[in-house]
Amino acid sequence: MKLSSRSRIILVAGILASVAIVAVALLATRGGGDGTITIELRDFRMVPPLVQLERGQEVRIKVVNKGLTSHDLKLQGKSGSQVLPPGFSEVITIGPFDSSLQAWCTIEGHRALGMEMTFEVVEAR
Ligand SMILES: [Cu+2]
Repeated sequence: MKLSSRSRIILVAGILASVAIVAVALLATRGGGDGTITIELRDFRMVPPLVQLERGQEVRIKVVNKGLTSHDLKLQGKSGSQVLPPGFSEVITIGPFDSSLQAWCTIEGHRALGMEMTFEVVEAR
């Protein structure tokens, strides 16, 4: 099939737009309203790696272990979820925060393998 150059340009623009939307969705999840944000614990990363919260906002987080080994999610390595076996999940409430902070898996060695993420505090809209 031979596309006219106009169709080709439209096709390429469409693909680029889709890629851009997916990239933003992967990079940042923004908390808001009553929605619960899901964070997946994988071997060995967290998805998404960045969640934006409004200053003063309290957010419910569903922490799901999608890995093949036990993991947890602890804010600054302290409070957070329990150690969850594979397939288990826990809903935790976090915030409000004044400034951005990190969260990571406290199982030995997992943070160094990539199991950390950021809660970024942004100004309320
Ligand atoms: Cu872990």
